[in-house]
Amino acid sequence: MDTEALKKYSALHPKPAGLTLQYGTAGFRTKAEQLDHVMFRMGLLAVLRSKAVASTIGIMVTASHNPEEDNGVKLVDPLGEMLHPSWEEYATQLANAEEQELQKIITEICQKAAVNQHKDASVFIGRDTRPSSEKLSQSVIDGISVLGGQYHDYGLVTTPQLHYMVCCQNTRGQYGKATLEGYYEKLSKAFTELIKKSPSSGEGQRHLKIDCANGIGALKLSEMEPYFPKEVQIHLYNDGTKEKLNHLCGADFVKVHQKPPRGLDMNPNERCCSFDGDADRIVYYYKDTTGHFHLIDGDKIATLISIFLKELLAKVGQTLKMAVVQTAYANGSSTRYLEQTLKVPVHCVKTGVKHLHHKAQEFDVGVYFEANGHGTVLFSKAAETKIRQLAKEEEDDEKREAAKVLENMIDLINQTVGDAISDMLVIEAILALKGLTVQQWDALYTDLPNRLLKVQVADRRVIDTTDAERRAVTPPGLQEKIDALVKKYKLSRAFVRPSGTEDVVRIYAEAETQVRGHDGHLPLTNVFF
Ligand code: 16G
Ligand code: ZN
Repeated sequence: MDTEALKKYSALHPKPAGLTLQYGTAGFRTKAEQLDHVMFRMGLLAVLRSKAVASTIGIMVTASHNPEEDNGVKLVDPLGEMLHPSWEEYATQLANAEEQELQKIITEICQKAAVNQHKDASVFIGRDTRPSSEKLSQSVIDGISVLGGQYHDYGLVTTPQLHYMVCCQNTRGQYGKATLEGYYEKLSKAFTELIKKSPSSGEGQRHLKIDCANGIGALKLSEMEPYFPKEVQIHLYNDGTKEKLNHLCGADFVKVHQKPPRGLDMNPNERCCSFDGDADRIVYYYKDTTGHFHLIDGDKIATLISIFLKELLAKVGQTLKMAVVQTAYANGSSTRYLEQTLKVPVHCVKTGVKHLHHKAQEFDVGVYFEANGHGTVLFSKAAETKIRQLAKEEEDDEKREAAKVLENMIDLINQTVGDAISDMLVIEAILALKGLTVQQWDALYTDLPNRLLKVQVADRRVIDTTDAERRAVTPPGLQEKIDALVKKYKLSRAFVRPSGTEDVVRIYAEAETQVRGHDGHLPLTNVFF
């Protein structure tokens, strides 16, 4: 390590006095002006991580659905997964170190994680469209360069595109080509194959309105559009040319407020969807003929995908184990539908993509979605091999055709992480193949009325939870109070959990109806406040 260079460069990226940050569920995230030193230091860390695992590591500069003034950074592990939890701790130490301690902390990390300093390092960088992102990604580059790492800067990409590139690179092209063209070609080829098989193929165009949250999604969808089959016509709104990122639009806004985004006019029964600011989340929605807004969230997306995959798996006649992974926020109606009607096992894990992803890896086919619209499907290596073999060699026509559809689904799905572009194409393909309208999809089950609130408390860490965040173990007495309230309502459920991304406590409640209970209790919206 060139200690003089490290000193010189770290002085160019000083840490504001007294600032401490934590590598949380979504990496580091705060006001952009406080992040320059963090970016530089995450450049350093990416080099160490790359040397430790002898693979290319990704760094994404984004604050997803958060306001335009915020920014953030997260590292991507070799197969496109989230950074390994043991390194989150190193990330926090490095970000909070005083300047004169920096070298000591680096040496300590190298010792603890058995980093061979003489190995080569390679880092892929991506960023979202925030005005602050370009400069911050330059600071990442400074960090990488000072430790002698190689890098490739992809510039403006969606978060899932960067995850995809990292995976392609480390699997030596087996997952695809580590270029944007490679990504567009792989996905659109699979999508075109699927759309060709739809019963209504050739009967005019399918239309979809997309709210791009004034973010990167708009840019990347316009780049990809020429690759789409002509049967599918997308219409982009909130493309970032006029308004601010995530302001009154995007998947998070639509999900939280349960209303349409600004800047997208809906006609009755038109299929619409929203991406979030870095295009790793998607929700669908429509307005019925009475003007009533219907949200189709991550739970209903998981349900549609599960129905489709289960039918195909039954057709190919293999005993492949499929399961759905959800979090405590999953609407009770979705869990009941999946378990009781569809007869698919459902598992509940803690909030955060890494927990869902990890659990989904246990199955041949693991479908995971957060209610907020982040999700994907994972196929085990064994399942993928079997499906590809059947698609090629199976003699029974029906079975072979089903295997081919599954094979195209495998290629269309971004298995590294939830991906709004890929998820949208998966959903559009399924709706076309099954001949379903958005209303028919919505009618699979009716969501229980629910509310998600946040409250500021003096210290959110006094709340500790268990059972995938569904029960509070501290402070004493809290869970008993929740239980007593919940008992009074049919099909009701409620929980509290400290947020992993903001200094707040989140409160979720759902029940059969939203109206005043017969015993005179307040409506669900006011149960707590
Ligand atoms: C992050 C997570 C998301 C989760 C959210 C919960 C990733 C990539 N993103 O955005 O999955 O739903 O945090 O935030 O893991 P909370 O802890 O503040 O409720
Ligand atoms: Zn996001």
